[in-house]
Amino acid sequence: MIKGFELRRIAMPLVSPFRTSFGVELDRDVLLVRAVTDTAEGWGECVAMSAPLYSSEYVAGAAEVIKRFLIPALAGVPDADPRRTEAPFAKIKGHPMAKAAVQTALLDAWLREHGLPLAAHLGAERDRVPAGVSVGIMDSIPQLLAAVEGYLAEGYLRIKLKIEPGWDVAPVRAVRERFGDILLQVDANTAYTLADARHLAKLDPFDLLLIEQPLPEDDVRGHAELARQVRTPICLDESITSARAAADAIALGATSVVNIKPGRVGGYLEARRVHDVCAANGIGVWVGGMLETGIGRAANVALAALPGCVLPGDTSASDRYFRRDVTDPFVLDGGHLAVPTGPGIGVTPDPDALREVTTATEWIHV
Ligand code: OSB
Ligand code: MG
Repeated sequence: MIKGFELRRIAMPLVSPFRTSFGVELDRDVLLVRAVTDTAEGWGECVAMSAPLYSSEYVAGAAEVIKRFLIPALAGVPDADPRRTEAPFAKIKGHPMAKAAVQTALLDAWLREHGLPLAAHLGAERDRVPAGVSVGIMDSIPQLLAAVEGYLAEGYLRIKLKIEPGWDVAPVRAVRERFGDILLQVDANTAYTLADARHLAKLDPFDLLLIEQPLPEDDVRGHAELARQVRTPICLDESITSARAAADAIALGATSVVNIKPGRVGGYLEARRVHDVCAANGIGVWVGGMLETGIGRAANVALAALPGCVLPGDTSASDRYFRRDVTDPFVLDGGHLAVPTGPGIGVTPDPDALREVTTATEWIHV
């Protein structure tokens, strides 16, 4: 029986500002969800940002949707089996990040009750995953080169550069010339249009693994056209809102590799289906990130251990984001993160660390 949920807001200062084409993030305002059943507890992290700039969701809106619509929709659901959330949540349109947070808290509780680690439950085959790092837009190329040099020295196996018009070919060229044959890719977060195809083709000589989401979220056909005009493989992030959207994008030739984010698709069950539909079509996937704390990171690392994850993810170590994480920190070991082995997501927040960063808590009965 599900008793209720604690919604907890925490303020997590980032170790350095993270600038993208849609804005700059200095502190993460994170919503954590704790599910309480009569036999277990579980945690989920909502990946919505403080403002609706990456997608339409934002953290205060997600908290509202969870309180007003998602938790009430669970009345009468007999246990924490996360599959039971799918039909009631499907009736509520949109809000995948809010849904994912609640479903993951239940999934964690349910797996803990059954003594099952999330990685094993999802079908993971690895006990560690290669780590990449997403590097924000900087004020200057020397500043970018210093940041990349630091990450490579720490052992990161793949570098992703955030790009936007005015910060694309020059930084890519500088990083390629300085660091040679590293695994390198870029992410535009929808900052271009199809009219920029000829400009984006100037990235072709740099042998990038992929260019992530150059065009708007709903411009799937534009990505298919762009794919015919550039050699760099196209990877969709924002556009892949479900397994069905993934199947459509693949059928159109709009994506040759896919970034999976459970928050963007409504949870780990749907994320697993995105993985499966891509694998069935010979499309590789990798696990993205939304600057998560150790709670969200633990579950992402479990997902990244699935066999279809063919590239290093944006699953970086805790210290790339925060001075102090709310869980035991994820640390790089030879460029890899260990997949948690405990039941559920395999980590729990440290009560003292949590108390230090909590700005509000609320208990909601089912
Ligand atoms: O587009 O992948 C993205 C962070 C916030 C919102 C969107 C994105 C990102 C990242 C950071 O690239 C990935 C990470 O290190 O968590
Ligand atoms: Mg992205």
